[in-house]
This record gives sequence, structure tokens and C-alpha cells, in this order.
Amino acid sequence: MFNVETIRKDFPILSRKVNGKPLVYLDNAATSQTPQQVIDVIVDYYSNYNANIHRGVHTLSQEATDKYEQARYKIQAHVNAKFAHEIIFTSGTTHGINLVANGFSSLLKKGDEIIVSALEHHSNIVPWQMLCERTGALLKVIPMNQEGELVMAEYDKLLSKNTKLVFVNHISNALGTINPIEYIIEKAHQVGAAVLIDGAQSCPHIKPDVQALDVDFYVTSAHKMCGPTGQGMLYGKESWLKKLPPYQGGGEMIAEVTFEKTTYADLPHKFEAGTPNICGGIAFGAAIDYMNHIGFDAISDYEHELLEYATTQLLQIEDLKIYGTSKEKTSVISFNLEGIHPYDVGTILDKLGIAVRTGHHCAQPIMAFYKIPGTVRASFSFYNTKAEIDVLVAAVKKAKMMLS
Ligand code: C6P
Repeated sequence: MFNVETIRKDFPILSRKVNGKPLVYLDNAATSQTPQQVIDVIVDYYSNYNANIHRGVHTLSQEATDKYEQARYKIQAHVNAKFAHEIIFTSGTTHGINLVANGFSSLLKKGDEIIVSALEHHSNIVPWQMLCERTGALLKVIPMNQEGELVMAEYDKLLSKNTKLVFVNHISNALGTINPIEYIIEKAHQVGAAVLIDGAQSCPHIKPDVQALDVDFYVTSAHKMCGPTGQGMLYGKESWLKKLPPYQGGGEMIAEVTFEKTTYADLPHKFEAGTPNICGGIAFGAAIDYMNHIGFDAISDYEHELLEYATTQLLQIEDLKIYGTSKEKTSVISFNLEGIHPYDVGTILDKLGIAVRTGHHCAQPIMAFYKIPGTVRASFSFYNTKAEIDVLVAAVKKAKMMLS
């Protein structure tokens, strides 16, 4: 049974105070908090078996290698990949996207087209612009509407035999919109284009099934789902990962090196040059265990309840506007108080112990669409409560009074 008070006891940070007030942590879309179960795994690694992996004959190295590779199997099972070697450890979503964008440099030519969406994080815009500069390919954008939804009829029109790649996030970090990725993937495949889904914001809420989605690439970050920062994963279909050249050269990713020629290691090591974030990978596996133990159905039901409650309460404040009103959305609320800069609201909320993000959320094109400098973004996790939402609502009212 889902019990938020029991769950909260797993997160030591939730009992601290900020500016003399109990912490109300509502910046989960930026990074999630870490349960004791994952902290214990990190402490255990550094206390008992810290060693480099895939290299040593000694016991510590073998223990670390076993745990690291077990984490890869956990991620494989979690996303339902066909093979464990389709899971590449990365430092996060940004790294995964850059790895794929770099790989396509040698596969694209002038006149090829890449489609992204108007709802992307800068991580899913800039690497593709750089790829276009290198190859002469063209970047096309699926537009959005006032509700913060992608306009699928326009997407259909953008697709052609020139489309080689489509890159879309599963969930918008700035608005919380859940995009229709099943449709996007199916349509892209009909014209022979490959699809990368940015799962940075969906991984804390939805368990992906990469085989059912038939997606070519899926990337995410551990720190959004109760894991450590500096750790993420790229799923790629075996056929694509074999086709793409390595991203970085170095130790681990080679089969044989001479000064005349180097041959590369098999998957997944071909894409894992250098000593990885070993503890991060192991802790990522522990975070996945933790979240699966709570259960993604229970998580998404509860978070939906929080979203509905917070939306209703916040909308009772006069002159408060919510950006992103899609029917399909996760527990993210981006809002502004008319005539008040979001930064000022965020500063007062912080004084009251409430952590939210303010600004453009690394999604400047969305802010440009709404003609605003930024928003206040409250993002809820399964360990937040309705009582915390009440604290937020009272604090926003107070900020409005002070700043009007
Ligand atoms: N969004 C936010 O506050 P990294 O930094 O590599 O772990 O994730 C980048 C990234 C990519 N795509 C989406 C949809 C994201 O939301 C993020 C990270 C955080 O919204 C920090 S900017």
C-alpha cells in the first residue's frame, strides 16, 4: 500500500529546515531527492569495494565489476531492452544525446532533414543544430499550441523521404506535457527515419518499454529518479549502435591498439571510453530497485492526485496564470503572477523554505512562444504531500501581497 508518510522517512533531506522553516522540496523536475536505500549503496561502495572495473584480477575489482554489470541488467529489465549491451552508461541525458548526434555526423548529408519539437530542452536542440552545421542537414520544428501540446497535423506535414531523424522529449520539463510518442515513432518509421526519445522527465513517472515503443534511442538521467548526479543511460537498438562510430576514444573502448590501427571493443564498451562513474552506475541500479519497489502505477496515480489538487488550489489565486494545460501532463506546474517577475516570487518562496525553479528552465523557445521571460515551476514527486501544496499556495499568496 502506498503510504506517503512512510515513504518520506526514506529521505533524510526532507526533515531539514531551510531559512528556519521545514523544507518543502518542489524542484523535482530539476533533480529528485535520494532515499537512504540509495545513499547506503553509495556508502557501501566507497567503504567496502571501491576499485576500477573490467581491469583487475583482484577481488575488489571483480566485486565492483559484478555490481556495475548487475546494474546494467537492472536497467535492461526496467526499460525492457532486448539485450544488456544495448544499455550504454552515460553521465546523463545530455551526454546520451550528444553521443547519438555525434554518431550521425558521418551518416547524414546535405539536404537531409532532422525534426525536433517546440517543447524541447536545450539539450535536445543544440546538439542537433551542431549536427546540422557539420553535415548541411536541415532542422525542422513541430509547432506547439497555447495549451502546450504539439500539433500533430503539422508533424505529419513535416515528414518526408528526406527526414532521417526525429527527436522529441517524452515529457516537457517546462510544462509537464506528455507527448504522443507512440504516434511520433510510428509515423517517423513510416518514412524510414530513426527516433530518439528524451526520457529525462518521463523516467521518474513512467516505466518505458523500449521494445513495445519500437524506439531507436532512449536517453535518461539517474538524478531525476532518486539516483545520483553524473549518471545516466542511453538505450540504442543493437543495429543502430553497431552502425554508429564511437563517441570518444580511450581505454575500455578498444579491442586492440597499435600505432597503425585501432579496432574497437564490442557493445556496450565501444561507447564507454575511460573509467566510468562506477558508484553512480551501481547507485542508478539501486534507485531503479527503489522506485520499482514503490511501483510506477502507484507513483503516477498519487502524483496525478497532487497535480489536480495543486492546480485547483493555485488557480484560486487571482491573476495567477498556469502555462501548459494539456490534458496529458505530469506533476509539473509552471505559473506566473501577473506583473511580477518569477525570480522575485521564487526568492520569497525560498525564504519560506520552499524550493521551486524559476526562469526559462533551459527551454527558451517555449518562453519565447508565450512571450514571457520565464515562469515559477513547482514540480511534485511521490514523496510530496497535499499539506506541502497548502504551504506553497499560502506562500504564493504572501508573495503576491508583498510584490504587488
Ligand atoms: N532538466 C530541469 O530543471 P541532464 O542535465 O543531462 O541530466 O538532463 C538534461 C535534460 C534533458 N532533457 C530534459 C527534458 C530535461 O528536463 C533535462 C534536465 C532539468 O528541467 C535541469 S536543466
